[in-house]
Amino acid sequence: MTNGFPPGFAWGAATASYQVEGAVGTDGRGPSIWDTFAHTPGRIADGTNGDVADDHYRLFAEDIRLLADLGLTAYRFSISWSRIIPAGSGVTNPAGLTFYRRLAEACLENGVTPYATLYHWDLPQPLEDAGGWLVRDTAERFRDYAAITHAGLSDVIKHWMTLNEPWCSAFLGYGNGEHAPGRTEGTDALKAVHHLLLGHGLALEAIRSDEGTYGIALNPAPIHAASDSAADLDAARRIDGLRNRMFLDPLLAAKYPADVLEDTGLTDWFAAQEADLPLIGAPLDFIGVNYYCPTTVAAPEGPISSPGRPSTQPGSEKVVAVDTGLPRTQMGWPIQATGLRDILVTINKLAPDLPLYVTENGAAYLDEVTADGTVEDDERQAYLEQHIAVCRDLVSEGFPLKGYFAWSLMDNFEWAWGYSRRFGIVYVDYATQQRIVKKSGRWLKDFLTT
Ligand code: PNW
Repeated sequence: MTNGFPPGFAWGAATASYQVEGAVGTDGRGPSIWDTFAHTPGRIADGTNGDVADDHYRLFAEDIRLLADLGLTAYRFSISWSRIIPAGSGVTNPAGLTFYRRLAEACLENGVTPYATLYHWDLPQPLEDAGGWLVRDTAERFRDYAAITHAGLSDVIKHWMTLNEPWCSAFLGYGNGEHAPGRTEGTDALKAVHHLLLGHGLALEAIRSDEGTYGIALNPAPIHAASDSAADLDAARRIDGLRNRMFLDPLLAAKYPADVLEDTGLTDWFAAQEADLPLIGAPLDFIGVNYYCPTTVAAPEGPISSPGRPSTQPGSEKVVAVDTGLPRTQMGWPIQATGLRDILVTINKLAPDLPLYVTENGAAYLDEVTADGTVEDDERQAYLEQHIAVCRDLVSEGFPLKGYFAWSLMDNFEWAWGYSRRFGIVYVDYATQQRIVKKSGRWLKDFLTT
């Protein structure tokens, strides 16, 4: 036991291809929806894009040495579909596989276990042009890409996640348009949920073996009603349905939540997909939970002062998120570490023996480099301490939690926020690509090594 955690508990940090790699035109990589989206004026808060990002494509060996030096033993990264199959389907690009092989080998040389995510939101643009996740064919192309990637890398990568946060892909990508491809398709976003989950099931069937472990990373969260009024309780039911049950029910029980399909008028459409459910609900080796904050919702009477965007979550247009007075990070996300326990316990009740990981957890703050060249991010350190303490308590109770990954190893391209939000335990000076371990990273190293 170190610090209350058993040996073998995976301590890691996470990144995603488009957020860190840069080198978007290098070695035969094709364009993805995030290239297109970030280069469309008005889409990214600070007008930036991922063309260079952290230049991780070139600096990965140093970054992995830095990760290992922090005492971490696991690295969660994602694979860019557009590097492996530049047009999304068809010809494979060997240079793409070579890059991720080198990345995995660099991990192994440093005593770091690689955890790969096959899809962290960067769909090849030609597949979006053919309908994206609103069409079934994309799920089949994902299966082909997963099979090729796994066949090429399964000797060096043993832990695989199919999708990262399909909630974001569907509802931010096809619901409110905040993420690529920036489409606002109303309740059709739920069709994207189904095709993403089908892609997961098809990929899992194609790649699962006894040689490794295979799972998916979700972003479930505790949903609270602002009051006991019938309207607020119904709002919480709807949001819980869209955020949590729409993913956990099919994955863990091979069924969709009937109330959500009814709310969105999609009962018949989903009935026609019923034959896919056994595949989607096939056994998993683990679920990864990305946790940042809980949500409290209300359904006020009368007109809602609209933020000017279609609702993130179709069928819940009257629902608003409520400020409960908790302290907030720079994202405006409330801090409540007990929410991490709540959501892990919820999943554990649905699947009592299933291993769980925290595959992302972290906080954005306005970091500044001091005159003596350090970054004193006490608030991020406190955030990590509180959430790691929740994990320690669960593990000491015998809960099947197998690892914890901080989001993120280093500051990076925070999607629609560009570089204006920093989540790293390592600071990145984008002008020089210099890395500076923040106080939170120094704390984590102390925690893991003493
Ligand atoms: C996750 N929300 O994104 C992603 O997996 C990361 O790539 C990202 O950098 C990180 O969290 C921080 O944002 C999310 O609206 C984006 O609830 C939006 C939400 C949640 C997670």
